[in-house]
Amino acid sequence: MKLIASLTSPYARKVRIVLAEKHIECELQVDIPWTEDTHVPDFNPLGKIPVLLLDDGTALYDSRVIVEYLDHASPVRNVLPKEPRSRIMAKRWEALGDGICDAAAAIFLEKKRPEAQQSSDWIARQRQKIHRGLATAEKDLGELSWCMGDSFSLADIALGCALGYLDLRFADIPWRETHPNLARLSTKLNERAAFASTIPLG
Ligand SMILES: N[C@@H](CCC(=O)N[C@@H](CS)C(=O)NCC(=O)O)C(=O)O
Repeated sequence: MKLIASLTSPYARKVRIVLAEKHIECELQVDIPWTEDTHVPDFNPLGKIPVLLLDDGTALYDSRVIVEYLDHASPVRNVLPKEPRSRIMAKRWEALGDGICDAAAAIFLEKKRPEAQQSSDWIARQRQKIHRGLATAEKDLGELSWCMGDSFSLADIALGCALGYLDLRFADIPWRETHPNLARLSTKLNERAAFASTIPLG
C-alpha cells in the first residue's frame, strides 16, 4: 500500500494520522499536484492528493473514502464509532474540519493569483466560512474532552488538521485567543505522536 501525498496538505495529514494511530504500515510517496512533473492525475483524475494505492492497483480517493477504508482494514484503535448515529456525527465533524480547510485553501490559492485578478469578495466569503466553522466547532466542543465526548476519534483528527492548516497558512487568524476550547483540544492533540510527527512545515 502506498500513500501519495504532500507534506502540507491537511487532507493528506488526516490520512497520515489515521495510519499512525492505527499502526498501519504504508509507504509515503511525496507528490505535489501543482508541479509540472506530478503523477497525481495518473491515479486520480481530479488531480488531487491524497491518493491511497492498494496492493491490487486500486487507487482510492478522496481522504474521507481513504480513512473509512483504513478504519475497516484494521480493527486496531477504530477512529469511527460503530453505532450509526454516532458515526454520522463523527463524519459531520470531519465535514466541518475539511470544510474549514476547503475555505482556507481557496483563499491561499486566490492570493497566489496576480493581485489585480484577486477577488476581495471571494476571499471575504471564504473567510466567513472559516470564522463560522471555528465558532461552531468551539460551541459544539464546549467542555467535552473530545469532539465525540469521551473518546478520541476521526472527528478530533479532522478538526486538528484544520487547526494545524490555519497555523501554517493563516498566522493572522488568532483562533487560539478567540476559541479557548479549540486551543485546549489542539494542545492535547499535538501531544500525540501521530500529530507531532506530521505537523506541516511550510
Ligand atoms: N476533498 C478532497 C480534497 C483534496 C484536495 O483538495 N487536495 C489538494 C491539496 S491540499 C490538492 O490536491 N489540490 C490540487 C488541485 O486541486 O488541483 C480530500 O478530502 O481528499
